[in-house]
Amino acid sequence: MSQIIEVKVPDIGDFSEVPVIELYVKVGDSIKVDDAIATLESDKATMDVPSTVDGVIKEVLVQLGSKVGEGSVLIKVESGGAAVAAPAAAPAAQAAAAPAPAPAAAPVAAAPAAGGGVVEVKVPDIGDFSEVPVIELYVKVGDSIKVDDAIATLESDKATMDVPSTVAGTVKEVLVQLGSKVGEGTVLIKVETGASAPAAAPQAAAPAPAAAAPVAAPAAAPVAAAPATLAPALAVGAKVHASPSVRAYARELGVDLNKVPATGPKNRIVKEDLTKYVKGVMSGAVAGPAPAAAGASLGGGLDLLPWPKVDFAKFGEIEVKPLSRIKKISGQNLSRNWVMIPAVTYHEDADITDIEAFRVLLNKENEKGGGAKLTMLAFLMKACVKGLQKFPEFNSSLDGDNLVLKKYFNIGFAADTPNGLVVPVVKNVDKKSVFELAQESGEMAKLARDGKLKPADMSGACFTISSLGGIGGTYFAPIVNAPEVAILGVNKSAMKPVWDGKQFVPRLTLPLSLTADHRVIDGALATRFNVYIAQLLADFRRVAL
Ligand code: CAO
Repeated sequence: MSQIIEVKVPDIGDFSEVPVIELYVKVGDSIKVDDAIATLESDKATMDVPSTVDGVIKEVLVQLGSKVGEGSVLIKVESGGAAVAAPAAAPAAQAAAAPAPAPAAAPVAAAPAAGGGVVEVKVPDIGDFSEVPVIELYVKVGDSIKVDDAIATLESDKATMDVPSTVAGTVKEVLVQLGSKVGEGTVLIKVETGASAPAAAPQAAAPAPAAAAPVAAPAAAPVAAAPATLAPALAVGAKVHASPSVRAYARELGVDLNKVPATGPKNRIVKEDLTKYVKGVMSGAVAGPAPAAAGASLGGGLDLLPWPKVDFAKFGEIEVKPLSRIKKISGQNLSRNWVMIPAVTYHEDADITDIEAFRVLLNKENEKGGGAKLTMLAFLMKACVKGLQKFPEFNSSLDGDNLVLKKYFNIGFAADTPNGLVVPVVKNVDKKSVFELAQESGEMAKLARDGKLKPADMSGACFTISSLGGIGGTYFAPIVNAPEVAILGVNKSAMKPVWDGKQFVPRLTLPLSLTADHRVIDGALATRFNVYIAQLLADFRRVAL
C-alpha cells in the first residue's frame, strides 16, 4: 500500500534560515534513499540533504533561495509500502511525521568547537606533488590566526600555492620551517582554538559523503585563499552539482567549479574531476583562469586567444632554455599586476645638480674614512619616504573597498640579478640615515645578486623604487608591485640646458617615471607627488623640514 511521506530537513546543528542553493528534484522524479534532494548553504558549510525514502516525488515545497531549518518539509514522496526506507533511528510508523533523522549520508555540518582545543592544520591534497618545499612561512608561535590566513607558500616546479588556515586561534606550534619538504597531510601548525573559534573538522569528525573529505579541509571551511595560479573561489550559489566535500575542496583550492568538467551521475562533479582539473592547470595542460576573471566571457573576464604555438625550429636553429625560478614567479606577478591595475605613468625631471655634487663630495671625504659609499638610491629612498608622509595615499594598499594606510615606511628596490628581477625591502627607512640606507641597500643588492635573500628580506614593502640610472635610459613605465599602489622609476641623469629666467644653464637632470594605481591615486595627486620628490632632490635640505 502506498503512502505519502514528507521528507524534512534533519538536525543541521545550530543553523536556521539556511538558503537552498541547489535543488536536484522535481515533481514526478523517482527518488531513492540517499539521493540528494537539495544543497543548503549556511555561512559555515554547505550540506546535501538526502532522501530518506524511495518513491515518486509528488510535491516539492521549496525552491532555490528558500530559507529552511530543521524540520522544514522539502518534498512529499509517494512510496510503495514495501519501498519505504526506515532510517535506522526512526520507527517506520513515525517516518511520515517525525523529522527525518540523519541517515548514513547525513549532511556534513560545521562542528563548532565546544570548548576549544589544539587543532592540527595540515597540507591539503595538492595533487600529485610530494616533497614540495616551503618557500614562505607567515606564522610563528604565539600569532593569532584566522580562518583563511595564509600559513605558508609551497612551491612545486609547476606552481606556487598558499596553504590557508582552516581554523582560528593561537598558533601553539610551527612544525615546518623554510625549506621543509611537505606533502598532503603534513602538519604545518598546531592551533589552539578558542571556544568560539570555528573548529577544523578533522577527517574523522566530519562524516563525509560519497567522496572522502580532503585532509584538514573541513566541510565547514569557508572560501579559502586562492593559490596564486588558480581562479577565485566558487561563487556562492553557482549552479554546479557537487557534494559538500567536493565544494569544500574546491574552495580550499580556489577552484571555480563552473570550470570543472563533471563525470559523475547526473552531471555531478566528483572529487576525481576536481583533482584532474587542478593537475591540468598545474601542468599547463589546462589553461588556468585569468586572475581577474570574475565569470564567463561577457567582458568581466579576459577572453584571450590561446598563446600562439609556433614551431620556431621550422624557421631556423633554436635553443630552448627553461625560465629561472625567479623569472617564473616574477612573471606571474608582473602579468597579474599589469592586467589588474589601471596604472598610469607620470614623468618629471628633477634637478640633482647640487645633491649629486654633495654626494660626490661626501664620498670623497668618506673614502679617507673608509665608510660606506653614498648612492643616489639612498637619497631617493629618503625623498620617497618624505613623499609618502606628505601624501599618505601613496603608502597604502587596496583591500576590497577599503584602503589600508600604513604608518610604517619600508621601501623596496628592484635589483637586477643574473637569475632575474628581485625586490629587496629596506625596513623603517624613515628611521635610518642616508648613509645607513646606502650601506643596507648595498648589502641587500649583493645578497640579491648572490641569490641569498630570505623571503623576509623581500616582504613588507610600502613603495618600490626601480633605478635603471646605472645603466641608462631616459624614461620608462614601471609596473606597480601589488599590493603597493605606486612605484618610482629612475633613469640615468644627464646634463641638460635649463632656462633660469635669463639664460640656459647646464643642470644635471634626473628623469623620474612614477606609475600609480588610478583606483587610489588620481593624476593630480600623482603629479603633486612627483613635483614634491623633484623639489626634495633639487634641495635636499627640504627633507629635514
Ligand atoms: N644617473 C646616473 N648615474 C647613476 C644613476 C643615475 N640615476 N644611478 C646610479 N648611477 C651610477 C652610480 O653612481 C654608479 O656610478 P659609480 O660607480 O661611478 O659611482 C653606477 O651608476 C652604478 O650604479 P648601480 O646601479 O650599480 O648602483 P645603484 O646603487 O645606483 O643601484 C641597484 C643599485 C640594485 C638598484 C642596481 O644595481 C640595479 O639592480 N638596478 C636595476 C634595477 C632594475 O632592473 N629595474 C628594472 C625593473 S623593471 O623591469
